[in-house]
Amino acid sequence: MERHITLGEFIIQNQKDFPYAKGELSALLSSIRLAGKMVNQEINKAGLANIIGAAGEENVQGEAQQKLDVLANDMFISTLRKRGEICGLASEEMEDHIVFDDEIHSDSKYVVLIDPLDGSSNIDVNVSVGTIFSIYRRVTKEGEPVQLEDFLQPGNKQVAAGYLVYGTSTMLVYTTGNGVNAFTYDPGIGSFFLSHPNMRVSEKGKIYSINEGNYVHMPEGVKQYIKWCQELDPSTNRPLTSRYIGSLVADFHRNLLKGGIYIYPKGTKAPNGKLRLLYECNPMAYLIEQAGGKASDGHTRILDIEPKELHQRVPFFCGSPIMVEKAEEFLRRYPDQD
Ligand code: AHM
Ligand code: MG
Repeated sequence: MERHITLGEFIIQNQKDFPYAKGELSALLSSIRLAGKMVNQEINKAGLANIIGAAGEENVQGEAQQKLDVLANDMFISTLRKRGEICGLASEEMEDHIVFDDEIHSDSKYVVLIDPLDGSSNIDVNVSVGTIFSIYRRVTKEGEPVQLEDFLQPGNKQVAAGYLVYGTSTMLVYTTGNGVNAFTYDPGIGSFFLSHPNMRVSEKGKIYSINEGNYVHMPEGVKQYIKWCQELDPSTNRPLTSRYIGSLVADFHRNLLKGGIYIYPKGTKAPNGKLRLLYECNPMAYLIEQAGGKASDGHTRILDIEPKELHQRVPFFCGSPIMVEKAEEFLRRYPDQD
């Protein structure tokens, strides 16, 4: 019986297509894989911690959750620091970027932006969470401490991006600009195996994913698009199906496999939406485009937005291309009043 190839084998086989320093990017992806396995191990035990917590004080669940956020952050930082491929890292969990300036990082070319544990409010109810990562080549001079501008690059400059989804099975999905491939973790062996080669998102899609509880705060165009999704019209397969987990990685992953649109619009509660451009939207936008989909802020391609700050938020419309175009059409038809 022919076995699936492992992530390690796949990275080596495909590194000829990497744009720059090939060995280093391969090693960096291997470091992310290792940190992901460690985080996976901890998340798998989260339920146990919560059972113990529930027997004691009420707020222990909240604390345990916070601990996992910090733990995931620490695991990625320490794993990436131990090897020499990156010169700096920025994370949802830290206000400023950190500089790696030990000897082994002196000629490192890459920086990483990361959301170490996205959707972490779902951990205590055993719903899928994820890690999102984005990799750039630094733009400042090698050998010197990495600067903020190395992180504030538009998404179209990413050299690789991906996510781990800690779900019913754990998967690592990534792109280096030559399509999207997904690897499923076999915990018995401790390896990721290629399970979904060359993923493509359906052009049309049938699922819309949005937190409808925020309806009153949404721009009119988004409200009208939701209404359109709910109307009866067999010729366009409507009404569509509504699915919202509240965990970006899990919602994105399902829509990538089944076809759909994920929306987090702006609203009065969140003037620019909730999601962060650099370590949530950009990596997902790169992945969806590589799978044949689209991602925009409702008007502009996400990957072309010039970032102004590390934790910048943007509205996010992402998924099957025809669905994203339809939502954009509604936003044009009902321009914002503000
Ligand atoms: P987080 O990075 O603090 O976990 O927040 C991001 C998460 C996404 O995973 C998810 O899609 C979104 O927040 C859900 O937000 P809401 O509960 O407002 O629908
Ligand atoms: Mg997040």
